[in-house]
Amino acid sequence: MTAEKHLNASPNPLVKAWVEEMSSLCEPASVYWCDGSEEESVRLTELAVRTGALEPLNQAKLPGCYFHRSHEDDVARTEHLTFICTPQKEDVGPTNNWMEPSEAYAKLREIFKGSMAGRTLYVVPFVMGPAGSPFSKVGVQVTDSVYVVLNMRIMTRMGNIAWQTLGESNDFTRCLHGLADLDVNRRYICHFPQDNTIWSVGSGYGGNALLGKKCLALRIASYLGKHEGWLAEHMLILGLEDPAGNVTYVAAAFPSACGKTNLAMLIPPESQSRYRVWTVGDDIAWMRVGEDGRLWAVNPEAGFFGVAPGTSYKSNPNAMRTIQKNSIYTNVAKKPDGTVWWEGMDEEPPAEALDWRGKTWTPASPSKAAHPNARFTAPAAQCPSISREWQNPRGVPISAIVFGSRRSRLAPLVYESKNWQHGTFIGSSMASETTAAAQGPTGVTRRDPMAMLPFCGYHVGDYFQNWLTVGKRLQHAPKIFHVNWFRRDQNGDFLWPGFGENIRVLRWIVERTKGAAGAVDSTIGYLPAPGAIDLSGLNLPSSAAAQLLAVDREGWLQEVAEIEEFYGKIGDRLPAALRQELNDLKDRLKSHE
Ligand code: GTP
Ligand code: SPV
Ligand code: MN
Repeated sequence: MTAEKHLNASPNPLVKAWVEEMSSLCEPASVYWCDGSEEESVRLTELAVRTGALEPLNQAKLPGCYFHRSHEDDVARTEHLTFICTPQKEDVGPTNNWMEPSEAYAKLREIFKGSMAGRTLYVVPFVMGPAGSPFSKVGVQVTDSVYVVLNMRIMTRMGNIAWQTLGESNDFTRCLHGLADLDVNRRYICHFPQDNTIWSVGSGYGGNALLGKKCLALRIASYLGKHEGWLAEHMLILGLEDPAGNVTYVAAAFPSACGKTNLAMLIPPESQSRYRVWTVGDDIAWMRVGEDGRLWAVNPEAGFFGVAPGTSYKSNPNAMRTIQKNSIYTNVAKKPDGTVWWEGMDEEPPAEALDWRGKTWTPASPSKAAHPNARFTAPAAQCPSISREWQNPRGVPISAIVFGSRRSRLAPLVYESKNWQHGTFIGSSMASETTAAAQGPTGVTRRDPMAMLPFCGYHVGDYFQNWLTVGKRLQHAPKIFHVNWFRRDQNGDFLWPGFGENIRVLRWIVERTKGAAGAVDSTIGYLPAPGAIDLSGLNLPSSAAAQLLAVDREGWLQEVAEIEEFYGKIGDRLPAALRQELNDLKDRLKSHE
């Protein structure tokens, strides 16, 4: 097929002009316009296998599943190479890297120039959000990675649907992506919010390269949300069905690799089986104030890009069932029979496998078989717990917002804010231990406001203000909670069993939104009253239960000092109301001596 023929694929002259401009910069041998069809997917998959981007897995056991091994230093997001490019440095705030737009364009243009010689430039039109939803946004990504195309096909609504949604409009995010030479020294992920443009070069990894996800649906969308009065958040969305059949929707923000996918797909243990969790989304929520004064949320994605290690039929059976077909596995270990394995899967480690680097691995090997940030890409529609409402263009009404962090100490299992403003304070000041989802040291506690530290596309102080402003427009604001599944004892073991047992905490949260469950006031917020969380059949030592819900005053005073330091960096764009919440917390802690 000739490039010319395919250049006629988009009816929109603005798209065509932009693609021509990108193409003359990158100088590919050919241009291919994706239509999103099944036939195209088969053809591109075959091509990916021929060129080595994908390896077929055992098609009898894992039909439609493929394996991808990434470059060794391209296995996670690179936050230090991620930039927000606005004319004024002040506008990106203290939590983002900044580059002046013309400087960024010039720098990346040099890298993109001629970088697709001999290769194909794929034009990938996509919609983020359900078809026909007022929430939805169109993006067009050009890329020279067929792996990226096939992932975008799972993660977004990709193909002709995007041209239909876009029509003649100029309202689409221009996403330029290229592998170039995958050199980490020539890797940049740049966002130009004023131009509705993303340029990413030098990485083929998920969050760096699937530009609809973190780059568009969080960084660009959060900027749009600020201007248009809505929220783009790093949140799962679930529906909790009670024994009477009522479904209550909850959105929860946990930092990367801190349990969103697991909570979104939770299956309760036998003793709690009268409750059921329905999955609406596992990573991103777009939320708007409805005409009824409630907060309505959609999942802009169409698939899951989930953490493989730790995923098992025991910890997350719904995820395991979702990924048995039509899925792409990245940086997992490959067994001799053409199936996959990773640390924390149910089965015994294989006697021999190829590790994520492609080297022979045995249980005696000193290194891990799968990369700790190995991932699966799978269609959401295949998830057994997918909600009937997951593609509802209106979204689902949210009754509770939950912030969660990974903290060995201090943060209790669960507590509830006093109101929206106090809840915004709790989200703004949360901290979590770093994980393998981003390059860099793991286990380091850092402030990660609303789990958006790496994803907020503008000044974090303005972002907090947007939360407060949206809250003022809500006649029926969701209640806001904080959870922590990751508290450890003196031996370093988790105090809370987590996973399916988290239903017990979810139940308390949902009951609180109906004014049903008991709570006691404390200096940090409302804690579950004794007996208000159903712990029956858990065999949780009473000391663990007490530790999980204790408020360590000294520890919290130290925490306040750290929040003060973080708030200090935000400067005068920090909303006064949040400074007041911090001072009030400090006063309460001091007066409880
Ligand atoms: P991103 O896709 O990076 O945004 O991550 P996520 O928040 O969806 O994280 P995910 O659910 O994939 O969990 C990451 C890791 O945390 C996995 O290894 C899980 O097994 C582990 N995990 C999830 N829930 C729990 C829990 O309740 N307790 C414990 N101890 N570990 C958990
Ligand atoms: C995360 O890191 O939060 C992810 C994976 O969900 S990625 O898409 O790579 O950002
Ligand atoms: Mn994420």
